[in-house]
Amino acid sequence: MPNDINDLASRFPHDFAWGVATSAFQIEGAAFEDGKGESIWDRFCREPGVIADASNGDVACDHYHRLEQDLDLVASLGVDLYRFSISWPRVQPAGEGAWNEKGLAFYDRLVDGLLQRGLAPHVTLNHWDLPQALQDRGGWASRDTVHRFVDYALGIQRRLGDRLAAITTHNEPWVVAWLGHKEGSFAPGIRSRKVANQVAHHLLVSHGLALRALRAEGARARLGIVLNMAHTMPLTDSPEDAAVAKLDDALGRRWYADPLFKGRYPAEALAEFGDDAPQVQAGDMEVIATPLDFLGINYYSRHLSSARGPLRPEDKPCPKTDMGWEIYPEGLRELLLTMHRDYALPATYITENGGAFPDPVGADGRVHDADRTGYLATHIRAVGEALAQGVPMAGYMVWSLMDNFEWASGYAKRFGIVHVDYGTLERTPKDSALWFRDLVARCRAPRKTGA
Ligand code: IFM
Repeated sequence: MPNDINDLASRFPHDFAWGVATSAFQIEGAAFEDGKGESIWDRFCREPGVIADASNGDVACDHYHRLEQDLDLVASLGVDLYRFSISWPRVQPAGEGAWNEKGLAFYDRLVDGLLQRGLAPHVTLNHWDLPQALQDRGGWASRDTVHRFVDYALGIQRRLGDRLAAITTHNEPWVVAWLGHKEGSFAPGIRSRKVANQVAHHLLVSHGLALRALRAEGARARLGIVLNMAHTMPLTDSPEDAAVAKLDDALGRRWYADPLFKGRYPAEALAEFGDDAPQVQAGDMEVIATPLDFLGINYYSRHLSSARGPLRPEDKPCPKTDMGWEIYPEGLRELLLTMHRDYALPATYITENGGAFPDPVGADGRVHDADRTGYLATHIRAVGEALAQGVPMAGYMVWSLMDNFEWASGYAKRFGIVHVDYGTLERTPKDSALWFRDLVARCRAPRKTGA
């Protein structure tokens, strides 16, 4: 009974943390208000053809102006925590130097509003919206940005650190590096494997230096990083496909996890990159391997590897979400078991998991998103199975609280458990939100013992 809510709830301890997640650029809007600086995504969205529906983040969900209402919405779900990100250019418009008091005051209100509602604030410092002023000086490809990031992290801790439960340095460094600097499909739209690898290295070094600097100043929040990971599998039983899968795993998951937990890049990935491997300075790898208080994993699907090259749609037999991503919950369990086998994991959170579905509003004005509820139930069950097998799972966060700006896909792809009408900006909890609320409540309910 994979979707039975009581069975699911019984798999999690009472102190398992439940939450919902968002990011600044995807929901805030107010892109040019109250002294906010331009971000690389503000700039990127203005390039013709890069965003599917030619939209941008100028208004997004207007969260900046609807803060209290949205915090009430989070509280109504009965969750423990809210994961959100800070827009660096909103608080430090040029990415260095002067701080923007109005921007900082917004996050003060956000954090205080969460605490007043009994919700733990989990902050992400970099969910991709780098100040454009830093991009103009080389962005993440420049080593200088590493030091600007450490200063930014310290500034946030000095202002908010007494009230934060967790600080994540970077969200999904692979996306920033690879989609932003190799594929060019995300901001800042650069296309170079060599640059992408240097960017990845700088992100990791900035993460380690930030952790050390935050701890040196007496960090009270728990500190970590969030990695996106697929479960990589060979398409067939052939040795050729197995070899490609092993390399794909090294280039994706292990390119980030090995440095963080073992202080080295995977040898097979370095060999594959050749002259495109990053320049590493003395001491960098020790800095990157600075111990984490927690690891966040974002999981959406598996990755199938084939020696034949790019896969055809018929190679992927599973049902898919609106993003075209396979729905493969077993992959989440297998990924967590693999991570547990490969590394000495700290407390581990699923910091994002969820699906985009078409979500038509029904005649009754509600969104009956049974497909999303099914997605969430089967993936949460996979987390429970990993937990039962000893993986140190500490929490699970749904991506996302509400429909929002899905980067290069614009507003057409809806990941929210709360529906947003982009005409009126009205929020309506979908059936999946009500289901998630019930699941969290049942996880907290007293249980029979000795059964
Ligand atoms: O919307 C994104 C989020 O910003 C980062 N992780 C993946 C999500 C879905 O694509």
